[in-house]
Amino acid sequence: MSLVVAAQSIREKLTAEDAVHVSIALFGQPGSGKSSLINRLTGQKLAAEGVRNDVTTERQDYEWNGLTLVDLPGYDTSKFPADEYLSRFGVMKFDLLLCVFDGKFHEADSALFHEVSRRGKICLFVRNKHDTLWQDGMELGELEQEVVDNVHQQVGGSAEVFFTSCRSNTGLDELEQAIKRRLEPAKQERWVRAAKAYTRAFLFEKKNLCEQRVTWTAAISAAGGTIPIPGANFAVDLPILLSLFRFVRDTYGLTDRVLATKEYAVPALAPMVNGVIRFCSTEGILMLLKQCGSLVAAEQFAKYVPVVGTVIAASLGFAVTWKVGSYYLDDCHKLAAAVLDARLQVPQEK
Ligand SMILES: Nc1nc2c(ncn2[C@@H]2O[C@H](COP(=O)(O)OP(=O)(O)OP(=O)(O)O)[C@@H](O)[C@H]2O)c(=O)[nH]1
Ligand SMILES: [Mg+2]
Repeated sequence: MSLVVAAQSIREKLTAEDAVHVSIALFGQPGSGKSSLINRLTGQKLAAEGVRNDVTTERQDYEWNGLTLVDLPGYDTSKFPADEYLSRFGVMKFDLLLCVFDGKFHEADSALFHEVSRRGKICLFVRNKHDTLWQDGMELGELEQEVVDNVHQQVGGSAEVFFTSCRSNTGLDELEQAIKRRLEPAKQERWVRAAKAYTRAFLFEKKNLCEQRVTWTAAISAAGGTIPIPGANFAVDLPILLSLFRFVRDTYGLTDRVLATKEYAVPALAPMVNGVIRFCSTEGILMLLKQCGSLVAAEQFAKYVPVVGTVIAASLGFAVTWKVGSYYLDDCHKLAAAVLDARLQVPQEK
């Protein structure tokens, strides 16, 4: 297979990966925390929290990085018969459903659960506001068991109940892992890209995906590199490098808006924050290419390029793209890990 043909098939593989989409619907009583959960699961401020939407009769879609989270209007059979509700809001097309509740578990939620599970849809139960679960004289474990028993009484013993708090960010990793397990493999990758990491382990799952992407991109860039870099002996595919940087940045959820929040406004993080923003542009990549690229070129290949031509030039394109991509990935990972550790209060490595 020629380099160009190989690059084309890798390109198609990446395009197919990028086309994979995950859609999850949330339903439950007004004020149970659906909007808050949408924001916590993505790490992005997508939905307005604390705004009472009791009367919404339309579904509300929120998009982030190939993931659609949908806030469904309350289920009320006096407004729509079950079949009409399900078809009007496209309920059977979702990959899975989350039934969000706080306090008491409501009959309307149980009724909707029965309709969807009868038709084979997976639904997980999320008891949000775990931080409010308190009763004088009772242990937390007993209270949790009461909630689980109550759900089981209403919807059956196989229902899985997760406890989350959008206030203290607890239980979110368990819920995210459970969601992941219910998705088919291609969708699992999309989920790992889009969901916010609440543990180091999840952050490393993101890193793995990014490392694979760096390698694939380097291969494409090597074969298709047509843009000579001024002052260097090699050519790389700049647009594809830019899309790699965007992939990495989005996978870590490091949008401009997130980077402007107070968690990132720590002096020690400023150089990394600046790098993540600055290098994710054509000018930034050129700057990085000159820094890293000249190192690779000087180290290994430069002197051979005029002699042996394209194969070495291609290896050079691969090495440079890989190095630059890995450098950017490393920065994004370190930044995300530092902020996560601060939240988890893990002591920083010196
Ligand atoms: N203590 C506590 N409060 C929470 C938690 N999650 C959400 N809230 C608060 O509960 C209120 C309602 O949260 P929302 O996320 O707006 O709830 P919702 O289900 O989207 O509400 P509607 O849009 O009206 O259906 C807000 O004031 C949130 O700040 C939680 O885990 N713990
Ligand atoms: Mg809401």
